[in-house]
Amino acid sequence: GRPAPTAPADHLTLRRGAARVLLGNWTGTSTVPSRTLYPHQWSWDSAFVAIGLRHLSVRRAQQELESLLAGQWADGRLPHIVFNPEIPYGAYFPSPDFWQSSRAGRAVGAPAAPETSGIVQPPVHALAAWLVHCADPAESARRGFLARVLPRLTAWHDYLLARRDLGGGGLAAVVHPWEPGMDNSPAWDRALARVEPAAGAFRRADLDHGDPADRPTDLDYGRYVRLASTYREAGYDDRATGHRFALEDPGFNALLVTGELALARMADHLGRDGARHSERAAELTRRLVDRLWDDTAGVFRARDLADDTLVDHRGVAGLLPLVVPGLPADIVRALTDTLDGPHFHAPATGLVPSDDLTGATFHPTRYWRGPAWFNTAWLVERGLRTHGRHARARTLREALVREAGRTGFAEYVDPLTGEGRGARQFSWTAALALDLLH
Ligand code: 9WN
Repeated sequence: GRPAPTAPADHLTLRRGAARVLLGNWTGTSTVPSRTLYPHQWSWDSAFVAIGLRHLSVRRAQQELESLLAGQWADGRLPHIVFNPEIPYGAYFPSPDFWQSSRAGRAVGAPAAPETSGIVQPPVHALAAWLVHCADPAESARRGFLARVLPRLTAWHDYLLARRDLGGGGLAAVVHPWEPGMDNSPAWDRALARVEPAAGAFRRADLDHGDPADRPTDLDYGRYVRLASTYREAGYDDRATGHRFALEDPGFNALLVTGELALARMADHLGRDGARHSERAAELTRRLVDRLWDDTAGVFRARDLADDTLVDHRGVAGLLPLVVPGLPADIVRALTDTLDGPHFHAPATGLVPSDDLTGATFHPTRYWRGPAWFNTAWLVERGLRTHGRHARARTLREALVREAGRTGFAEYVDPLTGEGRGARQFSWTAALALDLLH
């Protein structure tokens, strides 16, 4: 859409500020999440960025997604990082010499170039591609955008549904805490306790830029490194790796449902068979409810495949299935109650904390153990609108835009005080604020 002629002056300022962030973080082919902390291309960041970028330049938004897809593996996997060869290895850990994708991943189809990581992130890409298309369908058609991305996005989802259905229950499992995009969420604590930390030394570049008190701990990193190197040593082959860490995450799978629905629309639009994707979305929705919904807690939970139990924890990932259109009405009601109840109601910002405010592990500034993030707020806002909760969506929309501007587009926010934390000029914060201002 276009800026409303009646938009208040501060909205215009905000829009300009957000646009400046995105222009500043654009490398020529894609957008870095942060110039300092994250100097490469990240998978779900790029999807969120494309959603905002489409309001500035549809061409760039397409390029953002297509440069990520250029890092896709032949087995369909879309890596969580596509490395920029011009950035020195020391700028981010783990760097290409750790992942060794082009060598270690060759048997399962890693490309010779670019270098990438070997794990994945939540599948927001099909939704992003559809929204980019919708921003200018004529331009999209002229460039053959949907026809180019549809087969790749389909292969990506096929990988998740075939190779990653590790529990046999029809959902995709994550095999590393970086995969659901919420590194140190308490949801992983119990499963991670089973992982022996890596013995070797490594240098954490994140601590050059991030506050060590906010970031995951060294012990966490020891385990992240162990899991990733075990995967690498098995050639990133999901059949060969005896995954020590395998969970079904509600946020990840909810996004897969919206992704399948987006693929259905794309396929229909191109005159192909979209029904296959709608059916998959319906089936995934049933599995999500059957396997991850906890009626007593009023929230979705992660399922730990090591012992096939639900993890006793409430996090924002458990609210994200609100984005699923086919969710039963009683579950929608329970989720909106939970959102506004004691576990997630954070009046200082009006955003959604990443973790249960009343939980024993809650920490207001430690990364995914409490802080409020803008991508999850954007998804919850979309979910509220999907289910006709327009007044509630509006409040969240206003909070997101206000807090993004007030904090200089912070990476995350202390939900108790409203203090901006982490990196500033953070790309998805700017992109998603920009999206909601349109
Ligand atoms: C590891 C880039 C990424 C986000 C994740 C966030 C953080 C990386 C890190 O940064 O993860 O992938 O080094 O901490 O948790 O959601 O995609 O912004």
